[in-house]
Amino acid sequence: MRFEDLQEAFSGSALGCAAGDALGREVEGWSHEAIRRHFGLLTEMQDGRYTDDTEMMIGLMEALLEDREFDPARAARRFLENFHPWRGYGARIYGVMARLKQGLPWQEVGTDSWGNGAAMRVAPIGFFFFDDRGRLKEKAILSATITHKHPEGVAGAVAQALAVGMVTERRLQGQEIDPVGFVREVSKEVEGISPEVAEELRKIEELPHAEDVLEGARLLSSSFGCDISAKGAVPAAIGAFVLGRGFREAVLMAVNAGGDTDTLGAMAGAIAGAYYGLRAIPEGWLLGLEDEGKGKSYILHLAEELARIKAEG
Ligand code: R7I
Ligand code: MG
Ligand code: MG
Repeated sequence: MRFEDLQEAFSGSALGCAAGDALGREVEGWSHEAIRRHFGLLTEMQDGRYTDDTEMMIGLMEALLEDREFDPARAARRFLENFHPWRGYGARIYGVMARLKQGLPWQEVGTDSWGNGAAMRVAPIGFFFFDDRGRLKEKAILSATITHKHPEGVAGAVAQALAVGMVTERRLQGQEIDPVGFVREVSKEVEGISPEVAEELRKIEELPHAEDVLEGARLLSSSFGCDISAKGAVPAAIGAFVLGRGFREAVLMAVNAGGDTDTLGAMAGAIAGAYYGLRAIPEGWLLGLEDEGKGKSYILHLAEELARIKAEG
């Protein structure tokens, strides 16, 4: 596989996640109606700061670079090392970090959470293992259980990782995505982990065509939970990718749907970024993204290094 092709997909996914996260951060927890009243359509980033979604995704990329087979102990160590409480974590994660700090092993720090936190960060597992479905699933489950042990929390992560992996594969093969087949495949793969999440995913097949971004956002908001649960957020993010024509539309539909907007943006951005590539991310969003420390340039560097490993086989 050509390094340049892998790099375009991996960087697109990682920075797509960061851009969607930063775009949605400002209105996290707002309803679709409230965003509409205040902005009409939210299209511009505020200060370009990302949240826990991207901070934890960075931890997974670093762990993969340390050990290409993915070692959850290393991932847990990176989560703690990168942890900035002010980035806004799920309520249970502060306890997880405290237990890691005490030196408890990764198997003992998580909770039975059904939150979307394992899904929001999982993109690197999806694109790095895109060519091996069995390993992709296995590593996605491992990466999730560090923090989320509820089947819905795990299934959300597997669905999101699969979505990223499948679109990466199609892009690299130069094939278009058949949205219905794609959603069916993702749903089928998680049926055994959580039939509830699988059923929610199948609802994407029934979404009507959206005329424009606002219509897409409204459809997502009325069809899915769009909340901090994996079951409510992952199908909405995959739905945004299916409804949107291009990267910008997918991310804007996700963010303007309301609810857990940073996370919807992060997940839709990670899928759309892998499929449409780094070059499809609007320049203004990339320019606006924070760059100091573990910012845009660092994320780009991590994605490139992962692409290099993959290209070398
Ligand atoms: O899933 P998690 O990492 O949170 C991710 C969200 C994203 O929106 C991020 O952007 C950030 O804002 O947070 O963190 P968890 O704390 O595991 O789960 C999120 C929340 O879901 C919890 O704080 C609970 O409010 C709720 N929750 C539950 N409530 C009752 N019973 C998760 N699992 C349960 C449960 O079993
Ligand atoms: Mg967040
Ligand atoms: Mg969120």
